[in-house]
Amino acid sequence: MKKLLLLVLVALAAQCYGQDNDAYMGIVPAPMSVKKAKGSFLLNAETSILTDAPSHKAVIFLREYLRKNGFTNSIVNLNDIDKKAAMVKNAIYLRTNYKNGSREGYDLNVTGEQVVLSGKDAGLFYGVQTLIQIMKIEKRGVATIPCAMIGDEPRFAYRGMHLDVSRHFFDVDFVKKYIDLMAMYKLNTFHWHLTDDQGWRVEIKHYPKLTTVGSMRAQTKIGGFSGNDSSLFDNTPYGGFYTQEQIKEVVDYAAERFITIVPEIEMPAHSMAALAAYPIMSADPSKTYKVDETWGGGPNVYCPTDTTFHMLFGILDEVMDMFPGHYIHIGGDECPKDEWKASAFCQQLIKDSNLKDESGLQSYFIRRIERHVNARGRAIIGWDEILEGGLAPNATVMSWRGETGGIAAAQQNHDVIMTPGSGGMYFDHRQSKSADEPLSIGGNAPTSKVYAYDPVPAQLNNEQRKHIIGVQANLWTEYVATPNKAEFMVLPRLLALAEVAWTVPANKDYNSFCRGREARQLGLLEAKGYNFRVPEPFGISDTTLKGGSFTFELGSPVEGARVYYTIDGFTPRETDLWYTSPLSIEVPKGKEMYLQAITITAGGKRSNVVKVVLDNK
Ligand code: TNX
Repeated sequence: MKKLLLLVLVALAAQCYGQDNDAYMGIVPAPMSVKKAKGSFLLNAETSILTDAPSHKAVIFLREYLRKNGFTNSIVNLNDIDKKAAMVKNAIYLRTNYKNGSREGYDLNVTGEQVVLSGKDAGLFYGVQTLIQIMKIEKRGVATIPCAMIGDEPRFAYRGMHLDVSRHFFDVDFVKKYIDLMAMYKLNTFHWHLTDDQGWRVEIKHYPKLTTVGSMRAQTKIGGFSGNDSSLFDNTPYGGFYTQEQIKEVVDYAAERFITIVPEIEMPAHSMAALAAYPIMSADPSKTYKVDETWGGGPNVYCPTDTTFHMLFGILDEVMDMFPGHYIHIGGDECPKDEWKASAFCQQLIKDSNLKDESGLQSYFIRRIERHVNARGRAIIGWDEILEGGLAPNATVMSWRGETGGIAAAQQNHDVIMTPGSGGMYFDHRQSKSADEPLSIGGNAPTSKVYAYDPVPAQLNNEQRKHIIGVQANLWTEYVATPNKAEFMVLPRLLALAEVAWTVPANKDYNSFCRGREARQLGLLEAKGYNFRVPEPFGISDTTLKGGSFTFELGSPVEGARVYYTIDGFTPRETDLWYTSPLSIEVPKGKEMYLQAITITAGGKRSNVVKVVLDNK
């Protein structure tokens, strides 16, 4: 009897969170509109799957997903059968006759008898992602899909996630896993930061030394910027790069998931790896340069000679051949001007070209690069420093030092992608103030902060607002050396980013996000083999509460996880009390007690411990 009661309690506790109680059915990012209905559709071996577009990438994606989960249903081409035969019960329809104008929108209607998904292009793919998110695989070859009517389209056209592979290298398998994650949550642009001071990571056939020399550094600095001994290095050579063939493989893999890759080739600064390979591009070619072994922007930059431009054009030509997307990111950030100030060539160029100063020279540099990229029908993106000295005519600006650069660019009628560190878009920042967070660059960007970010600044008028084409989060990897840590830094924050990028503000709600959608997705992500930072239990925080009688209603932030607690002063672990129902704690007059709690997931991942001091002294 006791056991039964316990089971009921556990079931109740589990039910409080997750898919059932969320108005958006646990779907991340929350769709435009969801009408839930009773019942569910049963997908089994008898179900017909019909489509008017059998070779559509979305149809292929769903087919592969179903195959992996033990379904052998064939997919029937609607064009091959007559209309009447096409109207069957127990059927899933994947149609491209989407009435709405949006390329990325979709409608998904699930009844007990039919599932009808319609969307064009990426829209059908996003509909498939939603379908997969709500589908519950009961066993191999059998799934249920809860009845609902969903209508959806994104808020922003550019929904980006960045990965720095220069400071630490991530192999093709990991990059694909990262892209999978983006696709699941309807992000559509992968900003691949391929070059920096600490390593050049893409093969360029004309300039082989970029990788034979530029992809290797002799050693790496240990630890963080501050409070650390800057003379400590790991004494271990480090390197890695992608061949052009591998790049093409990743480009195709992303395209199958409606993700465009924006490659970044940094200039004029963050270029020490390239200068180590080809000093001829520097202000003083008689010097030797090394691939940087420490962090922070290095001092050496490209010198804007004709030779440098000739080489950069050649590099960019190969890059544009590899990456078919519209945008090429040319960096442009953090350019130290000392070398240009000391260079007779640069000073002469400033005079001859009637430039104001070194900022003018930076602008000259970017404009010249832009002309080359534009001539091939492509467009450049640059970090907001490209505003200094005047924007190149067609450049899109990535606003990272707050929103100021983005606002200025939009006011000059330039497109903008918002990615401010101050808005929580720097996923190299720590995820809480706890001393138990791993080494990071600093800053505090908890999921709640990411979630609250709105990329459209209030001071822009309606015309200018149209230039905010989207939003992106960045994972710089100075302190992220392993795939496990990259996933830890990105999750769960990427889920919040997805709602910032996709969901209209009226549908955003942090409480329902973290108790419902995030909790559900983290449970699913664990099953898929992703690492993530496990959120602390709900209903408790590191604080002191005064009084004698307390009640705590805790909650698990991950579906399938358990919350364990102690009141004996010891650190909670799986040997301690398992939270299943509200706790009443009485603290005797004149005493102090501690309630400590931890989340432990089904797979054994642990949150930080939260401790509340109950003070009745
Ligand atoms: C600034 S964001 C940089 C990067 C660093 C990052 C660390 C930007 C355009 N430049 O080179 O990795 O800060 O947060």
